[in-house]
Amino acid sequence: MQKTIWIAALGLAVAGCSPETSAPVVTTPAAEAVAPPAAMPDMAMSAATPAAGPITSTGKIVAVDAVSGGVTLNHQAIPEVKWDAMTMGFTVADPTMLKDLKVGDMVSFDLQSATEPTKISRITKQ
Ligand SMILES: [Cu+2]
Repeated sequence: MQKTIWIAALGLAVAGCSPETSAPVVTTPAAEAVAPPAAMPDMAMSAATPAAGPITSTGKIVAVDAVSGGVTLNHQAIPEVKWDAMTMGFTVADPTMLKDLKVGDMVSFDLQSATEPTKISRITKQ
């Protein structure tokens, strides 16, 4: 199911953070029938993995609050969630993850998942 949804999502036009309003949201098993056959099942499987698990990206810290666990990042484009490069706010899983980070630091981070993209499960200085 996840794989099918992801393949369908890849076919849609890339558009910032805003969801594709004109495209149907694929949520039913019937969608399996319209998915193109995977010529290389192993590769298709690994391509689908990032949508289900952590999505790694990089960016620069614009603002950080180690007390509340909020961090604003100017992140690079993140195709897994169809985001262009932008500045936006995130929440870290544990505020102590931010204690050694400051504004201007370049960081590598993991988004929790495609369904919880504003939650950061890992963030480290580059
Ligand atoms: Cu964004």
